[in-house]
Amino acid sequence: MKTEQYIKNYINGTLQPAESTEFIENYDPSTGQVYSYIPDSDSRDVDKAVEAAQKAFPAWSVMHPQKRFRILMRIADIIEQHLDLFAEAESRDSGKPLSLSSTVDIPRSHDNFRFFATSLLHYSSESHNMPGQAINYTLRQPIGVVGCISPWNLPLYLFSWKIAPALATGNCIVAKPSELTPMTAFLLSKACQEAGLPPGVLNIVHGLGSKAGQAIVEHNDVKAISFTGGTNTGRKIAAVAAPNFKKLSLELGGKNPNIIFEDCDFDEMMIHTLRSSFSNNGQICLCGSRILVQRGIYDKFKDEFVKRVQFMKVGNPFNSVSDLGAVVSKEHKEKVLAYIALAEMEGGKILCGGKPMEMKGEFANGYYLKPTVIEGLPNQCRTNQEEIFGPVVTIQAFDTEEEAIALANDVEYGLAATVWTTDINKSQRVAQQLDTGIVWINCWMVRDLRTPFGGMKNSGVGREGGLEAMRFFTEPKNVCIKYS
Ligand code: TXE
Repeated sequence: MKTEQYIKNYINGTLQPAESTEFIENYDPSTGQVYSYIPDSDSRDVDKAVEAAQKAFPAWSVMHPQKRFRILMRIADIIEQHLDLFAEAESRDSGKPLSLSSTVDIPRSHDNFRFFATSLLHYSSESHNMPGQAINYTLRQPIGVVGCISPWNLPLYLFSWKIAPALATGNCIVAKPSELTPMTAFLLSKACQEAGLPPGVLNIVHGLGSKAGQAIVEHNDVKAISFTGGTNTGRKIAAVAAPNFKKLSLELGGKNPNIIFEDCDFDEMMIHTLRSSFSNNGQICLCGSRILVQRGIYDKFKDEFVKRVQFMKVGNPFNSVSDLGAVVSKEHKEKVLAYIALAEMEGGKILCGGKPMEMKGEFANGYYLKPTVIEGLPNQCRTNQEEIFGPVVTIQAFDTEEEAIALANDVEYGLAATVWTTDINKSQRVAQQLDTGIVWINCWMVRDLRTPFGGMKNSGVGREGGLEAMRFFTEPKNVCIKYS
């Protein structure tokens, strides 16, 4: 198995160019150079993919669970066997450090397949007896052809997080990865061929969101859409999908509070706050980009945090000493720099970073940013209200528990929150009042795949993970049998 310079779509079990025969340039963020090309697919390719999925659905949807289980486990094994290839491809495409793609992104991708392969063996439903009259049982049947659309920040990790449960529940898929990070999805196509996934069960169409993505969402025979990406894009997808009553799962942006009380375990908090602020260059919807610190330890926190941030190494993602690599694209680098300029205009003080990281040689044109910490901004300014999705955090002081909760909830997003306190009662009081789908207490990014994953408000609709995902990709049917 190997990467290729000219990526192909995976439709009806074969690798093929787009109907347009056109290609889109794919950049390596670490050098700013074009390194591969992706098919510029459009509705013609999506139509072919939907047709293939419809043809494959009858057999796949009734395949014996053990057989489906074995195929999904084989896909996981192949990804694991080629971990280095997948990890290198992921870092080449996204700019994230190889240390991250090889220990987080790719292991989690094969874990996603294994988790849902085993889920399908235990997936059951309920019955409701009406003694002497009737018995009801709930059938949970696959929906049919579903659309899975994923973003560029955790490419294969989030792509497989949708594809695995959709396949496990017997659906057939038309999937599109981000045009910015297509390579590991292309390698997944090859893994599926090698694993013996029947043709048409999974179809991967590469291309632009506004063209190939839009065509998937608009297609009448695609009955559900599972999407992860920006809130604005989620709005567009919902507007197209809702009139056709498509089932929707929308995992969108976040502007997550990281609440640090005076009574926290300071050293433990500091280690994880550096991660939750800058892991993957802050390009994770779960990152804690608004740091709220109780006033009694504000100065101690600020001094220690800024000191450690300034030690973070930004550099070539393939160099093992790099803590941070390049951000995903030139446009995204400029978007983040524009937000830093806005923060200064709004009266913020840049405590460290705030500029591109100047690189030399082959990396001179890469998309590198210094991790940035900003203080002195009110919560209601744009910098603290809008998702920047880069290596940028703000810090604000609060006095009381009530004020911390009010500040934390004072955004249009509601995805995740982190709370640092050694007072268990306080942690429960606060957790229950936070308007977020996830609350981590004295930890960050601890993930049990059985748990419901997702947010509220502008962070999305529905939940992924565990039974939530299995139920999203099935239709519950109540069958009632009369008996006397
Ligand atoms: O996401 P997009 P992008 C946030 C973050 C980021 C912003 C945009 O703020 O800066 O979203 O990121 C496809 N119909 N998050 O540009 O545009 C697109 O091709 C159908 C948070 O990556 O939402 C890609 O495959 N599909 C998020 C996918 O949607 C469309 C993670 C995501 O693209 C489409 C990533 C359309 N009209 C970004 N337009 C999180 N919550 O983790 C685009 N696409």
